Amino acid sequence: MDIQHLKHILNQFKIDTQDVTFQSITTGYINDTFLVLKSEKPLYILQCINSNVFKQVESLMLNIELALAKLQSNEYKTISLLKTIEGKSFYKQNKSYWRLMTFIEGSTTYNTTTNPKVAFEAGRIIGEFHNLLKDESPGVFTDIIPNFNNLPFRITEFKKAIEKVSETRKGVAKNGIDFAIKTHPTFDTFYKAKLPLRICHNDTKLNNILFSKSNEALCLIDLDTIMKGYFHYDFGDAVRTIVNTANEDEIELSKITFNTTLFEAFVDGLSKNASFLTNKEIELLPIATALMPFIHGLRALTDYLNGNIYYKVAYENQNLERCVSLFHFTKLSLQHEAYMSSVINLKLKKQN
Ligand code: GN1
Ligand code: MG
Repeated sequence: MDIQHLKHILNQFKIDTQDVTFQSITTGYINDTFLVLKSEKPLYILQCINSNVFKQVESLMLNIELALAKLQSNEYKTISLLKTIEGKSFYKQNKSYWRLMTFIEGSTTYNTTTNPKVAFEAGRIIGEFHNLLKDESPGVFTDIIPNFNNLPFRITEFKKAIEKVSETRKGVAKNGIDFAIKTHPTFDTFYKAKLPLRICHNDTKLNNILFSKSNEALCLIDLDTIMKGYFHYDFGDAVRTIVNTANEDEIELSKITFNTTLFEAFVDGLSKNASFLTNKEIELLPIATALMPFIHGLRALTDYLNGNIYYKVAYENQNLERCVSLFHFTKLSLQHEAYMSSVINLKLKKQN
């Protein structure tokens, strides 16, 4: 993206754009993101929203505005959207949608952690996010990507991809395909449980949480997928990226871990803000830590089978490697189910 173009976009917003510089942030798989700096000080985040993935950007922005209005408390320091000269929360140019957000001074993100304080704070802030949104009626928010974290839908998409893929590609992905077919019935009981729908973030991996310099969690970022879901999606997505001290595409499987100290710290943090959870929800939290990496692995595998059309991949087999890694963590999680139940019962369960 050339600088003149970025500058032109920035000029559409009500800010002083003199002497700004841009830094590309490449960790996301979906949107194009830039840090906007002045005299080397980061001031804003500028993002071009991927309208191939997000078909209804205007409703998406409305979801975010609705949520931001509620995400206000002493324990939650949120980012805000800057308005365009026309008073809108995004700027549309041809088929591209751009938005500008505040950058919280000194804030940082982590892809992985070994620090129990970070794990604790992540649990606390996810609890607070849900606490602040717990009275929202799910119907008020648009389903931006219908069935986003719905495993039965993801299985259907996976089966469609298997029908169409070449024998060669199918051969390369054989282990992943076999694991997916063998494992998905494990999650049937979860979907039969009729849990309450809540407004969820739906993408609570660790690097979507902002931390202060002293590792206090400030807020959740990347709010594109705020819509209805089960609390378990947010719980499971956070756990898969916190208790595993390796990256989600780590190919050396021996480096993928289930760190119990980090798990306990995360649940301790969550327990500070978890009074909204029902006991039925609490009982099904352990399986969610396997469900979420399984869904992500399956989505990466499906995208590999489809020829890498959804995620931005840096190399041909990246989706496949993410799948192998995520399926490996799924196995670790399933092995820790009884352990997680005992921790969760102790720290979260309400005595009736
Ligand atoms: C995508 O772009 P990013 O990293 O925020 C994806 C998430 C996955 C993630 C990979 C809309 O998010 O679901 O967790 O890649 N977002 C969408 O971990 O598909
Ligand atoms: Mg995202």
